[in-house]
Amino acid sequence: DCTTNENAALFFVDRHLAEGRGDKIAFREADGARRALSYAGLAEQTARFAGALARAGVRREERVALVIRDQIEFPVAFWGALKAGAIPVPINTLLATEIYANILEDSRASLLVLSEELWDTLRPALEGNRHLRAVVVIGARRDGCETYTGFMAGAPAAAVAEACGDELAFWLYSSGSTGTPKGVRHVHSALKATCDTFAAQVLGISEADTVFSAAKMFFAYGLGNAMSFPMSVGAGTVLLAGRPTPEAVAGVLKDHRPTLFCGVPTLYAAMLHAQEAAGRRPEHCLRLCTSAGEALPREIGERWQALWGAEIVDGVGSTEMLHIFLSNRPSDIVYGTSGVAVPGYEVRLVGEDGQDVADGEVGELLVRGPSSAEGYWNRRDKSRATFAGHWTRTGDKYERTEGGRYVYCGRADDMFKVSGIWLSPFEVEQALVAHPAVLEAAVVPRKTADGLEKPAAFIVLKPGTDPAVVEELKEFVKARVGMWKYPRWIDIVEELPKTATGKIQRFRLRMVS
Ligand code: 3SK
Repeated sequence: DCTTNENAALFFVDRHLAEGRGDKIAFREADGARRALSYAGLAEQTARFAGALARAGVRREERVALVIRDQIEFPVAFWGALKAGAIPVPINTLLATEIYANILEDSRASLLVLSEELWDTLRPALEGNRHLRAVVVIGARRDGCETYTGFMAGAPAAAVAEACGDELAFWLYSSGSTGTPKGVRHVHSALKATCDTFAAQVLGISEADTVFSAAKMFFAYGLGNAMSFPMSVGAGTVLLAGRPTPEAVAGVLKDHRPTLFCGVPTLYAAMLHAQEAAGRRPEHCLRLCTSAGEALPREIGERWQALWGAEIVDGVGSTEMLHIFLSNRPSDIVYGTSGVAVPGYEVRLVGEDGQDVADGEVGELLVRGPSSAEGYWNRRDKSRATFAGHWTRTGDKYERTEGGRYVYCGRADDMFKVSGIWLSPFEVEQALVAHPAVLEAAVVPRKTADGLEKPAAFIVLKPGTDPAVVEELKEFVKARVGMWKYPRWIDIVEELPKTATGKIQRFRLRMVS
């Protein structure tokens, strides 16, 4: 029962006016129009966005789809929709037309806001859609759409809709590493829960910080890093709408001087390589970096820290838990592990019989904590399988060391047996990327002529490397992780198949292996 209005927009947006932070810059764009938006500007624009939704006939609990790049309109539309009591649904900006059509159909969004750069991909997805009543384009007018400027013009500022912390606030579509995207439904209180736990107690975020997240805001990891975390303390965020290439990211770190940087392992590996090749020490003001999306290989963490002089806090989260619940801590980092439970969360490792496994044994990771989602939209079976009472199943296999740290072993469905023993593809991949010639690696099972499964590796070499190096890789892996685990085949590829959030899609490699 809530006696006060627990709409999250009050805490994250309007509170800053009462606390005298109205003039402080909340968001600054590093590319595109290079605009800046203060907390006062955000409060005003979100109230008008809520008014514009009401004027367009969008009612409470109706979904508002957002296919918006990392630009100022993203937070305005997200918090504006929350203020209206509508449900914002941020959607990945890198999807194919057919998937947009599926998500728009599945969510039954009644309004869509999109960045103009996405128009060509989205337009065919709108044909035949029976739910959308308006499409708002941020940029130049397109047929059948309203412009964002027109949508906002003259809209009355709306009051913040009454909501309980337990009430549904927003959805995120999760595709995981396989399968069709599922709508993950989150409540108002979940946003603050991730700030009170990971952001406050692990990152120690404060008003003095400026955050830059290479992970985009449509992704739960980016939504926290670049939006709710800094906004929970009145800090600032730098937004990059374009691709976070190593050059673009290094440019933002140099020019905008963020103190917290949030990346993914592939990007750290590519940035390290670029920086080492250039032979220069990077320019930055970072006090801390974070990594998620995939486990960070030990070598990458160690080399990054040596070159950049800033630690990477590697953690594990999920769209279902909204953000990171298992993590290393600043000044207490063991690279190659995912650390320990974030304060406020509990984790367990269970075997196939559902019983807890002993230290040193591999089990599935279960988590319990305040930011767990309500469930999936319209997927009763999947909801029941994932949200088991207070515990949420992650589908990740882990081992706990005697020292109590968690070590990633792979996705439950990526593990396979070699000579009767479970093999973690991740362990072999870590060994491969420890070789100076290897940029990235993925390991999957492949059948021998006798029908037995053995590890096969797909690797991306660092630019300019002689392919003959593969000859030494098998021995290199044997020496590092054990005789039976080495890849019997090594295929050199240009790139590895990945989800938009940087997770390797091993199932795709299994299909071609
Ligand atoms: O993949 C992760 O580790 C992650 C972290 C934070 C939020 C969401 C996700 C999927």
